[in-house]
Amino acid sequence: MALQVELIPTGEIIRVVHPHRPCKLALGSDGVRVTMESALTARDRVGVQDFVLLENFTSEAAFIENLRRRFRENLIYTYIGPVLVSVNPYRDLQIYSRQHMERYRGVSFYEVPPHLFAVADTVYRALRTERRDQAVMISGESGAGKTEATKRLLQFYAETCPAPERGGAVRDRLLQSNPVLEAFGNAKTLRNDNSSRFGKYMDVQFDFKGAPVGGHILSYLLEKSRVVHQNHGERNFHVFYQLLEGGEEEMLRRLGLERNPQSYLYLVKGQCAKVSSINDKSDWKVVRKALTVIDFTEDEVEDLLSIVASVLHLGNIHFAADEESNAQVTTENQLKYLTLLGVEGSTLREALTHRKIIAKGEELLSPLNLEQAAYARDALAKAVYSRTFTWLVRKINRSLASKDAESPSWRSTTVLGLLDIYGFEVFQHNSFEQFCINYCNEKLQQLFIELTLKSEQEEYEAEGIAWEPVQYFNNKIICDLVEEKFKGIISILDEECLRPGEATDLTFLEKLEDTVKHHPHFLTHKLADQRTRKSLGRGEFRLLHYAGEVTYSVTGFLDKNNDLLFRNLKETMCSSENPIMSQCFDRSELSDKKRPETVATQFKMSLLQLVEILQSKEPAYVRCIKPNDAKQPGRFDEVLIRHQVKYLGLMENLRVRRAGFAYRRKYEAFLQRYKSLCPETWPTWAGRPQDGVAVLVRHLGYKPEEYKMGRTKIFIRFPKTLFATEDALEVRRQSLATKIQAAWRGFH
Ligand code: AD9
Ligand code: MG
Repeated sequence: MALQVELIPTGEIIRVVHPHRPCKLALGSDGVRVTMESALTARDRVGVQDFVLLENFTSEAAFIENLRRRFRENLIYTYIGPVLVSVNPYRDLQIYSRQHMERYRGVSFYEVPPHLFAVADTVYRALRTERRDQAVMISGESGAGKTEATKRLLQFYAETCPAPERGGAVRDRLLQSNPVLEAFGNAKTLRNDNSSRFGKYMDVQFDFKGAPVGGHILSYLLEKSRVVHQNHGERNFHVFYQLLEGGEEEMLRRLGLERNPQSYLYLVKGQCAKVSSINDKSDWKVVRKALTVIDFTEDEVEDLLSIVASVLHLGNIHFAADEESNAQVTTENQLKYLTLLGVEGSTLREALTHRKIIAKGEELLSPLNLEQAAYARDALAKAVYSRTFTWLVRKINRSLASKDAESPSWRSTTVLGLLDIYGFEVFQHNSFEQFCINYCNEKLQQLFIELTLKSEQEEYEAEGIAWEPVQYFNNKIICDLVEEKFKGIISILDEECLRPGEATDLTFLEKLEDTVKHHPHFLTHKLADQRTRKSLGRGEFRLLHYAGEVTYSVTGFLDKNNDLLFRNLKETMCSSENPIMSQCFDRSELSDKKRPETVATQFKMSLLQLVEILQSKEPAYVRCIKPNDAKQPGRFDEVLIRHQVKYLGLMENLRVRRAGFAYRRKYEAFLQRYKSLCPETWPTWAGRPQDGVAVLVRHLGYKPEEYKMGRTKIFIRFPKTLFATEDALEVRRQSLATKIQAAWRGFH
């Protein structure tokens, strides 16, 4: 008989290293065989499960080697203290089952191998016991696994938390909001077949019994340019293809749609309507069902799909120039479908080919040329789609709102936030979108360093251990460069946007050069020296981000920041009879004399608000890494990974964490694990755990400079001290195993 025993490591160093390859305890006629890898070879093979235990913690090479060893063994999770680093395996590792959830429930963070569920459980328990709001911040580049992690976390809470007394449907709604948002907000890009094209922060509210009772979503900056244009190899948002593939005949007929995506100009630019990893048809079924779960009536679904369809029809509107070079619609039959938008075809025709100007108090219609008309059409499509997305988020929020909001128990709810936001982006060509996204990452990095340092300092103080200040790079200087009033890049951009007709992208660049020329993190062709000038074009500026240099092309900055929709298009949409459209385009917009906030300023404000939300919560971090650009399992591209380690600020994080002590553990846990190494503490220690630990470490020969005794924890300065203790434990276990074997033989 072969008995398999899964040994769950009881301390933080993995003893039986592989959670899926259990150690064997074989009962044979010749005795008991305990096969266990020694701690030393285990460390060699799979590395350490917490980077703070790396001997050479300042070496990036050692860091990456540790990641590589673990990745090779399908160990995708590693800690830096409380921070979880995750490498996308690009394969189903079967590690998110209900069984796995159970295994991580209620156990101490370090007593089980690193896992997302360990973070999930720790955060949940802190929420319950300390009654403090929590936030899990998930970051990483496109395709690194942020959205997957968010989904797994939500699933963990939906499956393991108690059901609320009333409104149990909220758990389903929390889960089902996701496919809908993904259909409208995700798309296939070169980097990720399911890339989120918006930032998302989701709050889950728990009642005093720890049951999820509500939720709320904030979305950030949808990449709406995708509606009208996709790069080669990329797609538009999923929903378009899903509707065409999966929609019933009757519905498509009503919407005037053909099944073939090739029929729609807005869907063919990327030339890849079909993606092997995506099944639009079955995804559509999921979305349709999800819409019902999140409280959509049949009418609302119809209105929503009418809008989706009309965006496609809008894209097929063509213009030709008449003798006076004015644009005329040549695709009259397309116009009739646009009644789906709730507006008359003829009204729209006029609005797409003219611009309303107010001169001397009189309204005049000025005809548009071809280029302007195409611009107006695309601007309308983008506005319709992005406003529908905003509406969708609002609608989902209504469905997620706790139905108990009025009851007194509402006040005792706690909140767990999940942030799934775009990571730092560097492309060959970087534009306004990358500028916003990278600014967002600067803000989050600043918050991360601030909070990590703060929590380190607080722990030292709580434990009565002297805090030695840590030197670190504070990226506030870069945030200021972007967001400072009057002198910051966004302010200067907004200023230029106020000079229509005069300002251009290039005058914006000139103004930037004048205002921030001496900034150490800013460079342009004009400001560069001979050496660096070659790599900078004339219409570009370069920012030295905390994560590295990025060169931005200013082309389109003014236009994208202004995000204007011609007045008569707005007017037309305000009169729409489609109920969703009429909520999206409000008449008050027309009478409002105040200029709407620019895109960058709106984004800046929403980020400030986000930082405030996050600051008010206890933070936890998941840092996701993408192992290769081919989206393939088993490939560890070192150059790519090194880059991410850098821009996720992981080395800085490790340095801060290791500044004082590599390892700290509660006295009880430390004593429990190592007590067998000292005759005075083995098998039981009757006194205070702290005294037991003092006796134990003295027996083990720890030198005073190697450790410190805090109020509740022991702090060990170097990993080697801990490893020596681990190895001693290993020797003791092996000798124990030999004794058992001998005893077994004697018994027979
Ligand atoms: V983006 O910034 O939205 O473009 P994400 O969100 O970081 O990006 P995502 O979670 O969508 O990436 O992961 C990309 C793909 O990697 C998924 O579609 C999965 O196929 C794959 N993936 C990610 N994480 C895991 C995992 N833990 N296990 C298995 C995974 N596969
Ligand atoms: Mg994503």
